[in-house]
Amino acid sequence: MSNRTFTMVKPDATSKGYTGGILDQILNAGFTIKAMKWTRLTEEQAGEFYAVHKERPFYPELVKFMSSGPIVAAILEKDNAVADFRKLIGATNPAQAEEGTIRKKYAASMGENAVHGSDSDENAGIEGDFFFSKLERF
Ligand code: FUP
Repeated sequence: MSNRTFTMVKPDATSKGYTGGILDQILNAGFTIKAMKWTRLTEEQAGEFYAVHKERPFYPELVKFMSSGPIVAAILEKDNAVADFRKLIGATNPAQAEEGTIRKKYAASMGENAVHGSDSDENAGIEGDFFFSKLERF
């Protein structure tokens, strides 16, 4: 079964010039692009995207960081997309990420961890809808 996930190349990675390398690794792993944009979140938009973490101690820092510079947002398609993409990016904390994963290669810390990947099919749908209209998906 072919399905979809949602990703962002985060501000730490875009500012360090890692966008191309990260997208290359994603495409080489067999994901296809259904939607993509270069954009920047306001603090309010970042707060809304991460609202599920509102009560967590790291939330203010997360919102500040995610609105600190441009990101690449994308909807990706592949069989088993959500799980396979989580495997490709590696653990949230890059110190625990497996060798060869995107976070192992490109992430600086738990907070500035280079990429986002949806954690469920349901959230992939919600997150994709946050960034893309029907007219922006091909
Ligand atoms: P992930 O699904 O791997 O992106 O991780 P989470 O949904 O648990 O967390 C979302 C983002 O919050 C992470 F990408 C980074 C940030 N975070 C922290 O800064 N500190 C933490 O202890 C946990 C998460």
